[in-house]
Amino acid sequence: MSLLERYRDLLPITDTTPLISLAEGNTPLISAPRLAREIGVRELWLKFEGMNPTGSFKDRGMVMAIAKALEEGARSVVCASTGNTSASAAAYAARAGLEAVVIVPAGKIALGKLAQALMYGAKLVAVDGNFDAALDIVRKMGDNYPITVVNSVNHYRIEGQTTAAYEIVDTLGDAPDALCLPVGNAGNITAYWLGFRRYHERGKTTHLPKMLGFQAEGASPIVQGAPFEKPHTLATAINIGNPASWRFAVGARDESKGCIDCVSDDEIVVAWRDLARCEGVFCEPASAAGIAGLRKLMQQGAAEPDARYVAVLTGHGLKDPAMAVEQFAAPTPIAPTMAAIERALGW
Ligand code: AN7
Repeated sequence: MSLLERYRDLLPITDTTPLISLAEGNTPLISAPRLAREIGVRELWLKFEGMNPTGSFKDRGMVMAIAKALEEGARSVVCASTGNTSASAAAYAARAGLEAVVIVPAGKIALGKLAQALMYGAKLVAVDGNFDAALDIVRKMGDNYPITVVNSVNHYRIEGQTTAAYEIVDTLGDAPDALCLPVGNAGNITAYWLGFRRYHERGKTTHLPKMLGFQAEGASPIVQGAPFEKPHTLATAINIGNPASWRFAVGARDESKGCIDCVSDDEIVVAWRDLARCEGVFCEPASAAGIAGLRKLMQQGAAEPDARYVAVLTGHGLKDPAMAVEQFAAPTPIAPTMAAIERALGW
């Protein structure tokens, strides 16, 4: 059953909403015992959103937003993006027979994401500026042209993304004690909190989880309490200086008695490699911010060790292979002989 069908009763679906699908959602919740032990928490699960059809959590919101755009008779959709939203918008627009326009910050999106937008046939525009400048333009385009904005300022995106919270509860049988996730434009933390609250109101959970959101230090406006003019982080997905859902994220933090903190690029890289090496799960750099943040809170004695944590890994590692390879020296070619191999391996 497709995501929209499965959670139909919890979503803004009417008799005329086309139930489109690329088999999004139903992503694995993977236990992470080695990483849990190393970080010092009792129980840790990874919600691997990289297993969605375009490789990120954006597909959950996009399937809903594109379905509603179709229902309302739209011909064309537009988004600003650090990469994943544009990949997802391009794919679902292609699937639905709509035109997609995507505006990205020039030179600041990972190669895999660029390839996706191109392959899915979006009209791709790169602007000299950051994500925030691109989103400003997109909002104006939505005001001035008959085009549907599919950034998370479109509430259907948030609605679709609530499904990840439902899936976590359906798998675990209850809400976790806390949810760790990266924060960029702050749509996802908003969606998870809405989803957990909605499920709780329906009696599906015994409690509400704490929301633990993490920005990259160089792009941490919510933590600092002021927009960043020139955000900078190697986690390009969350390189955002003025999040659209800022106040909703603060609401989620405060209502859940959670936190929104920041982690350095070095801390992100360590967590990113640990996820791959300790658990065999390869996500993109931004996605490791939740694990980096949980480790930071534990080191500060600010997180409960005897609790059940879920960390959301928002995008797939293959989105940004260049960043991964950059961490290592490329191997120098050797002769294809046993002797040379033995020498190379130090055997
Ligand atoms: C892998 O694609 O904003 O806090 O334009 O791609 O909901 O914005 C991406 C964001 C985390 C942050 N992890 O989520 C975009 C875009 C990954 C992401 C986030 C993004 P939000």
